[in-house]
Amino acid sequence: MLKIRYCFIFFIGLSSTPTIAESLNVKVLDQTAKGVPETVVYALSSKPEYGAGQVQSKVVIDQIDKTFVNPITIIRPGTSVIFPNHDNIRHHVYSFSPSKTFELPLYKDATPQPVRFDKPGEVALGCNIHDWMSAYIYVVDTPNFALTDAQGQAVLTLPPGQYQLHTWHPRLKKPEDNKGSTITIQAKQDAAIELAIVLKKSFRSIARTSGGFDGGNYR
Ligand SMILES: [Cu+2]
Repeated sequence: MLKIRYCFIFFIGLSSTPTIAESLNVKVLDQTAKGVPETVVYALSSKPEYGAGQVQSKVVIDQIDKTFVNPITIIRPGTSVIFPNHDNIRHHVYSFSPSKTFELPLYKDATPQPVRFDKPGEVALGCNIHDWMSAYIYVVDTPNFALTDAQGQAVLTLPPGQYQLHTWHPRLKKPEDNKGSTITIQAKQDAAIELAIVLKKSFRSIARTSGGFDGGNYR
């Protein structure tokens, strides 16, 4: 069950200029109290009109050294993603997830047409040739999202209001428990919150490769 250990820290009166958004510092911890990197954190506004539209223009999930460079990518519905291959062998990217089923048959040099993702939810990516290649796209219908860093921390910048704060990680033990927690952001008050999640054991770590394509040696 998603348990919240709250510790709101308020900093009042740090700025005399009118503030339109406040920082919410989120720390995600697992059952051993370790920070969880690569966790999706997102806040759904109670105001349905807030955050409409606004898709990212170009999202890239690269393949280098037989690995998807980004293990987790967060996008808005309607966003298109390109999957370049910077290895000198062919990859075959696919997903069977209900949120988006697609495949990009074997390719190497020519990057296939972008793939558009419209439905919120989880999209598990794989490669037909290399079983270990795994990554996820998580589609969220809000602009208020962030991915936790190596320490399990993320910062959301939120206009004052009430939100449902959600987390998602591919190893969540009970994803159905991810029903969100109500938080209230008040004007001129930065806040911090700790979220405790329970992860399944895994021998495969979910970590960002140091990455950084240097321009052409892989083709
Ligand atoms: Cu592959």
